[in-house]
Amino acid sequence: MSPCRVCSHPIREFFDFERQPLSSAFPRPGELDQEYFFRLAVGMCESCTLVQLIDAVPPERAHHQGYPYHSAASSVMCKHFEQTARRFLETELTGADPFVVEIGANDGVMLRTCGDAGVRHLAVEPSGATGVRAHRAFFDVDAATRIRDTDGAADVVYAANTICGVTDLRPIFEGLDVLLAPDGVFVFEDPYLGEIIERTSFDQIYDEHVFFFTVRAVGALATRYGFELVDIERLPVHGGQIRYTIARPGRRAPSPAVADALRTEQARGLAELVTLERFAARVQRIRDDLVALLHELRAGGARIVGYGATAKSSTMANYCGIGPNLIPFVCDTTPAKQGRLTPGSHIPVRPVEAFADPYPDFALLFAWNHAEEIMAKERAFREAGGQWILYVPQVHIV
Ligand code: DWN
Ligand code: ZN
Repeated sequence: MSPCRVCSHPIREFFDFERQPLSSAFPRPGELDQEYFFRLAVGMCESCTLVQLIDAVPPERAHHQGYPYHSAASSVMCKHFEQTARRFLETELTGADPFVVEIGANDGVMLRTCGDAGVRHLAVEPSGATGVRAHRAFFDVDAATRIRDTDGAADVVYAANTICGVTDLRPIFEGLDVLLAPDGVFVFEDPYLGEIIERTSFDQIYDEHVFFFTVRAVGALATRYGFELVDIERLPVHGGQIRYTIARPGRRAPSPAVADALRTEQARGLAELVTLERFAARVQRIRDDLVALLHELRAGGARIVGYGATAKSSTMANYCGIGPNLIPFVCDTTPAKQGRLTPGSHIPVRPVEAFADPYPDFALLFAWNHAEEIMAKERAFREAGGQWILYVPQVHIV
């Protein structure tokens, strides 16, 4: 049995997706022999209840060049990060000369909004490709010390969709201890295990998501590393996330939302293996239903294309065995993915203009977390008689 990455107790495996590729490594047609695969399996720690991948991708493989994801591809996500910045400006960045740091800042939307309001800001991002002032490094004690020596202590350290992918969390918390001001907060948001279980959104499980947090597990994690979980907030983005606020112990009274969420998690059995085993049975059911539906539609002569070459769809397509025989192409707005193939399943990725040229009979919405935004944008598809296939929370056609 593998040891927990946080407390070293054994992890109990509850699902094995078997051989899976790196979800963001889109090969060119001539590069298929260079694809890297690993065993994608998940389990829960017997002691601290943290749900995590059993095997991780080695860092030299995981942090490959040319990471193709841009949060700005979604106008809803841009608004979300602008609102996050405005919230910080109103509640946390109110002192004489506040300073905000973001770990893994992607397109830099949150920091740019703070910068436009005149607030000192810095991204800590190994690629540096954020469009805002950046310290090119992984966040740890060394990076934190350099930043504090140059810019002073931080009032807010923020991370979105980053912490759940950091295999070793100790250096993050050691860095926070160096960088955070006495009353500063560490705020991070990631997919919520409760939501993944509730919606059976198993495609959230892929190489870049190593941890699947609950309020209980994050509370224990914070305590273990000398901090305290003081607030949580449910977020509707990316299929259901939680934003956790962590402070130095005793500096802030924990909000009632933390105790409420702990009670709800206990009532729902989120820390019990049997709940995860029931989830595993529903995962197989979704695969069977989806594969049967796609074959049936194809046998009837229907044309089906994929919409959104998401990281999530890597698990979906590879676990279900969906390839170009069922879906001739996936359309996606990201230039770095276009002209390439989906990881492992080798479905060609085309620009989104190919969607209407001509419209297919069905579109399999791999980017289901952006359903509202995409369906509104593609209203003409349904007006032309097209139908969407979704698989969250179960397989259905709209
Ligand atoms: O956690 C992560 C999330 C935040 O982003 C990362 N580990 C990797 C990535 O995951 P993802 O690829 O599953 O995220 P999205 O946001 O579901 O990806 C949407 C994809 O769909 C992008 O490739 C862009 C594309 N897209 C599109 O073609 N038209 C998106 C929208 C909104 C559109 O209108
Ligand atoms: Zn543990």
